[in-house]
Amino acid sequence: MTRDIVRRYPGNPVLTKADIPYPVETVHNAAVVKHGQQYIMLFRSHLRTGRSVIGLARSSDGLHFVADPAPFLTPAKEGPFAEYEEFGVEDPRVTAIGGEYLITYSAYSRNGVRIALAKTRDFRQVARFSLITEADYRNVVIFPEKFNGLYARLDRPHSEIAPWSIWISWSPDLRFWGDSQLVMRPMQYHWDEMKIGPGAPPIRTDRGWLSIYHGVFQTMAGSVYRLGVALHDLHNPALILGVSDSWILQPEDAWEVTGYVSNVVFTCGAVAEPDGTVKIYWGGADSVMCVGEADLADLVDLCLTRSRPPR
Ligand code: BMA
Repeated sequence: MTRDIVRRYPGNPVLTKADIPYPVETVHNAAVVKHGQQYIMLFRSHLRTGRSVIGLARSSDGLHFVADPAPFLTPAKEGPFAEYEEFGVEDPRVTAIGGEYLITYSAYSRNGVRIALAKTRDFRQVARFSLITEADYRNVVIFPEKFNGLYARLDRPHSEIAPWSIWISWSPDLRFWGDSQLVMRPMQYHWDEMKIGPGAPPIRTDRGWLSIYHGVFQTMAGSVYRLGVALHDLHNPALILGVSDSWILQPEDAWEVTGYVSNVVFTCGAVAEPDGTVKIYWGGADSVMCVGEADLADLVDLCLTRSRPPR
């Protein structure tokens, strides 16, 4: 039997609706970052309206989390964001850069889904900054470093013509984004053939930026969401050095196979540890939060030695 490249934490799931001190139906698709000695998890929860809010939980070991008494980010009720958050806020990602944390999240409304960017320094106060895409985009992850003075992000526009793919865009100020370019496509008759999207914000390694993404395969019994890895060039992340041919994680545990949306593992965050391991966090079946650990070197090797073409 081949060894699992992602070793699931035996205490999974690490956060469920039973742990949340306000009424929610799910706890899933969470960003996780290290803030000083604390792991901060920003998780998405469905309310009984079917719309989502973003909650916050804290941990000292990345495995045991305690949720704050109230949600961290709920749809704006006034100002320029309100019109675009009416149907909820979803799937946050967090990037630490320049002494602050950038939070990107999906803003849903009758106008479609777009991505909003908010900033915090302490995970207590949060300030909305800008809506950084028009409709329809999801899954924006910002690199934690600038390239020739520009911020870079991976994103996933929707299209009726092409399969949903991963793109890169650049910005001088986090507000205006451009020079967009497609970097990676789903592969036909492959586990990620239906659509792909960025997952965790990319992680710097000595051999390139590791991107953990999700890929979807359609079956007669519905879609299956799995996780894969790609390696981007350190100096020019528009260049992909390799994409692993095989997935690194698929729904297997009972709470990944069955739930609010069955057969889903979906990541919005991973934390690289000083010992060369990475904690990968994923939502199981859009219902609970799980964590597993992998060796960064194994994930990079997989991209470089058993690769499929990026496009
Ligand atoms: C995607 C998004 C994710 C979700 C996934 C599976 O389109 O809505 O938030 O985890 O579907 O339902």
